[in-house]
Amino acid sequence: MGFDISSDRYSILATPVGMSEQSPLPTIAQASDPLVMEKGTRQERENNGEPQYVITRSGRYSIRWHLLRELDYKLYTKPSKEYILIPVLARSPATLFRFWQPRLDDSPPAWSLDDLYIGGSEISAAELMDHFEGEPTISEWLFAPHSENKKDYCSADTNGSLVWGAASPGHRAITTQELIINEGHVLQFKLSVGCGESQQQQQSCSSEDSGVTLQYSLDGGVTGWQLVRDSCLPGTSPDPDCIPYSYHPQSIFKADIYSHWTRITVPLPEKTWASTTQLRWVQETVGHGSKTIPWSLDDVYVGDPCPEHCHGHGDCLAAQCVCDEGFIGESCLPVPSASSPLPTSLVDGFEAGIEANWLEISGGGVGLGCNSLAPYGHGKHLYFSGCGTRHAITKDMDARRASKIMFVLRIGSHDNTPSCYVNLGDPQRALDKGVILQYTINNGIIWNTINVHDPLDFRKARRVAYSLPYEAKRYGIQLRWWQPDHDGTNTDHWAIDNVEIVL
Ligand SMILES: [Ca+2]
Ligand SMILES: [Ca+2]
Repeated sequence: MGFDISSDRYSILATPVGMSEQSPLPTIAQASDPLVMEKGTRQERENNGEPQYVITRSGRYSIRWHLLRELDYKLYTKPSKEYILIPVLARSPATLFRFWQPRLDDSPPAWSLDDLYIGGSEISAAELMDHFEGEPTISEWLFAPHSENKKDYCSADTNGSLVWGAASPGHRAITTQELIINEGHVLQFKLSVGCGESQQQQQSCSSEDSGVTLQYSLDGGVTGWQLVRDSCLPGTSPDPDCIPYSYHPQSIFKADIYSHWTRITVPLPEKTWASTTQLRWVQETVGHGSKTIPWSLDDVYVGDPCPEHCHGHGDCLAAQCVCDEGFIGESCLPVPSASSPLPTSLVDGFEAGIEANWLEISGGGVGLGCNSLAPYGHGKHLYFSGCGTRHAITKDMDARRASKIMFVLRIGSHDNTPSCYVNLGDPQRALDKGVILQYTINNGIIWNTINVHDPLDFRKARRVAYSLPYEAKRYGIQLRWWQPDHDGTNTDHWAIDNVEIVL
């Protein structure tokens, strides 16, 4: 609703359910506590001490208005959400509220109001922090079916974490109470999916549907639960809010890369900003025969973000970083150490296995699957044919003086040999079967794209070279080669060789 400043005085009035029919006032949303807002001026406030805006409450026939909150116009030059606890005394069956701008002489600031809601039992929490040193409490969590609190799950000193074991299939979930999520808020948590499973079981394609999905709802699930992060990919982008060149998968976490405890930081997207947001982690395990992958959750934090997301090397707690060992400062930068400095280069032809400066290789290994990457590559290469995530990530590097990234890439082959095959039948998905080169300055919380390699251009091995972007020339960056989409072990193979990150 809007307020025209040309007339003298405006108010919004609401009556509670069951209020007297003598009242001419409209009912708003089953409210038990109606509101009125009035108008006024800064000058007047300065002249006579009246607040500029007040929200007041009153008994039904009372003539005295009590101040709830002054809404200073300087704080609302941009629309923003406001939450005001209704005091106990105002929780009567006949309370009026008003929004009020006191009388004006000259040009007052115009104002408007929208999305008014009066009701609820309590104001949602704006922050959530739980280390699960005991069972989840009802003030923070709604349900946690099939979970139990265990200490030292997955060989870590967890002080207790919530564990969904292998023995109880079904709807395995935990749901928060309603939270106030504002712009800039982050969600951070630690997750382990399939701890103790053998590598072979983790790679089993039949476990594809046993990931833990992170979802949200603004209405208690009435209109369903949506992914907190849908995928943003170069070809198909289901999320309309995708930022160009910021590619990432959807918020589903599987055993292939989350089997060890992993800290996950999610800057909460605009679609989750509300005063009634609930978050839910859920694993749906289907009936008999299917394997139930155990998982565990710990150290959940929802609230204001930390500086630079602690560069991905610290826990964010109440907007303050608690840095991992080897990282210091308010944003957890790596300690420049003379004894173990970060590597300044990475050169790998994969002839003698995998070089030490790779952090994580998933869905791939050293082999000859794509025959030869001649004439640019020779012998063995890093070959990807796994059924889950396919990526290769470097360790943190000192790239302050690095200038070039070079490598040889092949995606499938023109003659489509069985071990080096790419299926481009679906043109929309074809680009997502390409390989994206990205860098991160925060241990993978946000990946920045250097380039997308289209399979159409790489069915023959090609050597590519990039200048390192200026923003990536720093102490503590990682690079990732990532194929976002593929159809499983029999297809969409790719390989890299002769990787060089050099001065
Ligand atoms: Ca814990
Ligand atoms: Ca080689």
